[in-house]
Amino acid sequence: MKLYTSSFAPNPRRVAMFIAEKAIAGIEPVLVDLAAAEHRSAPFLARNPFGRVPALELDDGRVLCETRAICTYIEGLHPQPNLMGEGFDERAFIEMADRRVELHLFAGIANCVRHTHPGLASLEQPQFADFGASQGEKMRETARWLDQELAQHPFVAGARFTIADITAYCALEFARGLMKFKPGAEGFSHLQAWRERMAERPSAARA
Ligand SMILES: N[C@@H](CCC(=O)N[C@@H](CS)C(=O)NCC(=O)O)C(=O)O
Repeated sequence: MKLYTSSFAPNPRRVAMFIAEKAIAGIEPVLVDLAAAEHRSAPFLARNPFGRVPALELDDGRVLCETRAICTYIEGLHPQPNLMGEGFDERAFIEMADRRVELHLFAGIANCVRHTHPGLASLEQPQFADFGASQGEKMRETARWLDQELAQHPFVAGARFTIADITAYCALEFARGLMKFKPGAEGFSHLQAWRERMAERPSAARA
């Protein structure tokens, strides 16, 4: 299998962290240079017409896109350690947490950065600075919610490490770099403490 991926991009990082947690070897990384617009080249668009990374090319030639779908596939191939839930009950609650984080925290950060940061202007045209700023505020509302969740349980979805921690961690790392967002400095002490614990995991190291 080949994983089309990019340096510094948060969605590929989610897949990389997921793979590292499972200690899987043998998936060949293929770097796609977003700054050079390689993801908009004809060969890449033939693999993913949406022009986004990550994309997982299977051995039979099919291409699986969308970070969560790629993780579902990898979890099926390598069930342990389980990151997406054992059985329908746990799977549903982990998915709820993961999608809340993805749709409200991760997307808010991505929209804020894409619409306000000059470095992202080549990817996001037109940029709407007011929209980006408002997304940054809404993302902070989600950070407040998550801070309160983490006051009650040690991981995003509850008692154990799951895909929801990976999604939240990669989102916050992107915000730390490009929005200078530091949860502790904004009063989210539980979120900051969780972030420090996540950063100690070997899977959190950049490849
Ligand atoms: N919904 C997609 C989003 C993928 C995505 O937006 N990837 C970014 C990198 S983190 C990208 O490829 N950006 C290129 C662009 O915006 O042109 C997923 O879950 O994988």
